[in-house]
Amino acid sequence: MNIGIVCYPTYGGSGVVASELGISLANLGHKVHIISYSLPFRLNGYYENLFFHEVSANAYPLFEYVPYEPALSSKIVDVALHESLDILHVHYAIPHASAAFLAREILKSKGKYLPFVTTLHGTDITLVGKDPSYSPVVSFSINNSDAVTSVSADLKNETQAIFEIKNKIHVIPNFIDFSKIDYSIPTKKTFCESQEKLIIHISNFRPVKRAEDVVRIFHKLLQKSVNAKLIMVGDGPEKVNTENLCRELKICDKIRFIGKLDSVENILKTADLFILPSQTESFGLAALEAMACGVPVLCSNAGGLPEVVENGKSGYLCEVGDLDDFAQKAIEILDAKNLSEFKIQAQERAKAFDLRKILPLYVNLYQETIDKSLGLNG
Ligand code: GMT
Repeated sequence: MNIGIVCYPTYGGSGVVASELGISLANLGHKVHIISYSLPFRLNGYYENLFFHEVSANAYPLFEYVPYEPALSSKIVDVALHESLDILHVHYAIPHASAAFLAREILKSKGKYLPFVTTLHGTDITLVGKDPSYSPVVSFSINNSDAVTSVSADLKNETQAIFEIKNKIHVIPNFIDFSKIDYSIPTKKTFCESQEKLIIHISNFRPVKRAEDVVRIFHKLLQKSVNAKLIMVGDGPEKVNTENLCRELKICDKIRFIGKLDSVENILKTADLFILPSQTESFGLAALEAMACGVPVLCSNAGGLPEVVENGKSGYLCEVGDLDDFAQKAIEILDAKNLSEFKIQAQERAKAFDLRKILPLYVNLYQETIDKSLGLNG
């Protein structure tokens, strides 16, 4: 197949999923065309069968905001015609699904029907999409996609509760490619002494991630004499507040902020616990990446996280903001008599999301969608 993929290039789960999916489809021999305004950060190598098409939206003195959506639709039309796309897969509804809809209409007028699949990732529904300034466009473009997927059952339910959805929503969970984790490299604790426990948080530091909670939970652990260090990976709007909190609590010597990383496996492999106290999380891809590296996850009992983390086995689920419970559960996981079992169970759980199980779900959906659209040309 010739497959177009539209995504955000920035640090965020939807861009990661789109990039990893593109690489895996290209490895299967499909021709994959990634369309975005810059190269997604996980596509930092050369891949046979994978091509990148940059969208440039030109500024003009009349515009207060550069109109990205028409530029994206125009680019989709151009790639569809010149690369003979069979199908387009857009990640994150806003504005990708409506841009795909417009491109499909333009292409129809040129005698080509380009079916598109929309994957809902979370904040495109739960935070941004339901805002009245976007919601009519989001619900229209979901209902007019040729197929729709959601990364968890919870996100599917949320979408159906928020919008009047007539289209079927297929749940296809996020996945992990175990082949990119090199278990043969011995894990070495770079950031702490071997007897110290290493706790890690990875996020884009948006308010929904509640990064300050991570520091407060860690502070409670130190007060209970847990010998540990905390590594905070990523960057974003809440990072300064989070750093200030470390200063206020006088625990800076125990915490390292290491900024954005293109690849997280090597650091994850050295960790003993991953904390994700988000307000909500449609799936929690970072939690899955941690589990695949054998790191138990302590996260909120919110959104799609209970579909990923099994309470009491691969980690624990705590109510959002219940920091005492988070701290108590962290102590339980880190306890020497429990830790190795939690690590084994975490890695075992991640296998349910093995790329080799999930990729065929997308390939079959593409084929079904293409088959259904035959005859709709022009
Ligand atoms: O806010 C983010 O974490 C980024 C956002 C995105 O769309 O890029 O992440 C969402 O999609 C990820 C991939 O499907 C999910 O793993 C995240 O749980 C989801 N984030 C939220 O729902 C807050």
